[in-house]
Amino acid sequence: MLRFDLLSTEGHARRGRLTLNHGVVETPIFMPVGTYGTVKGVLPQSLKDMGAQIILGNTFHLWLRPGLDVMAQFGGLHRFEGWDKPILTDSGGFQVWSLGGADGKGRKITEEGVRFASPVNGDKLLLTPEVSMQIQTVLNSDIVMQFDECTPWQTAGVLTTEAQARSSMELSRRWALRCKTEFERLGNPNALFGIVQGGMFENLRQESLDALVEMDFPGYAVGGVSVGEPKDEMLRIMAHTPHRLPAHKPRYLMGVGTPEDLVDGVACGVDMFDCVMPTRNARNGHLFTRYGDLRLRNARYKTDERPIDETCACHACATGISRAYLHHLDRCGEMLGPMLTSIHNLHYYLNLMREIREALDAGQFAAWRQRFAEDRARGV
Ligand code: PRF
Ligand code: ZN
Repeated sequence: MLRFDLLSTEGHARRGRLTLNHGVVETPIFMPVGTYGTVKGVLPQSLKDMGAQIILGNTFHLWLRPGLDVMAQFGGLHRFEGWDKPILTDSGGFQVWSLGGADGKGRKITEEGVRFASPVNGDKLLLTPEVSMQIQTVLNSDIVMQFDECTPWQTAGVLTTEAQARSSMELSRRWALRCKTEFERLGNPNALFGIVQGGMFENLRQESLDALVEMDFPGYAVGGVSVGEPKDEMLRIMAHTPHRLPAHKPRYLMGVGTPEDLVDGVACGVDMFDCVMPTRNARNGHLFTRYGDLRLRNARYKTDERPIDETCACHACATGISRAYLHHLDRCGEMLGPMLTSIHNLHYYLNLMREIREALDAGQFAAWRQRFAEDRARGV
């Protein structure tokens, strides 16, 4: 089940409401990434406290560990990980692709699917569109992603040609149809999203989009961006594709990005985002704030008594935890450090989207965007 209500628009930007089997999601939204059934270092209750409405899980990782028998025993991912709000699962295509290495030698892609060796025990595995649908059905995620091939921007330093991008896009298109057929055969009660590919070629993006729209998915994603291409190339595809998707269906930009990318994405008509950046960067001492980014490892923070961001209402900032203390925890490798910084960064991302929704509700997104850029340029 999926229902999408488009509440208002400003230019290409949209304010919407997505109703899924496990609850309602106000869009535009950021979805924290919980690859292995955990948003690293963050309690499910903390995620709720900071206003997370939907989180991600990964087909590929959960298939390897704990495996489908355990997932089936728990009736899906929700009860297993203690999260009763919506979950979106990625299909595994991108994860297998990432695992293959820059030269792609760690996997073999055929019409049937992707063959690779398990990074856990070396077993030879075959992930196909049908298997991905079967796994995601057991996981019972609210949004199921089609199995696709993420077209690389370059391979071993050589740019992907239009011919290569075309054959990759056409493979993803055929896989989309197989996913839809299997998803329906399984009687999966959730929602399956198609993924637009086509590399950096606008004509291929349009062809992919047209074919997927013809297949009539309840929602669409834009994949194959933020794969190492220069920022202007990513912005070109962001400006091209999302607003051409059906207006009354949700649009998801996969694996993007920085706070600025999210704001640009919303302006281009995107409703949903996910990215490891807030959590991964938190673990590396890279913090996001209203007034720009803060590198916690810098020696200047050793004695800084201020919170990360005085305008932030996250647990760390609201309880007055200092930059000096977080700097110390990081230097000592204490686990409380990444727990607090992950909460802060996720809170920042979720609050950013909340501000965007409020600005859209007030018809003030353009003015808000201007202010956002000025604040971020000010410096911490
Ligand atoms: N496909 C899938 N997952 C993804 C991507 C994709 O292209 C990306 C690309 N940024 C991130 N996650 N299935
Ligand atoms: Zn904070």
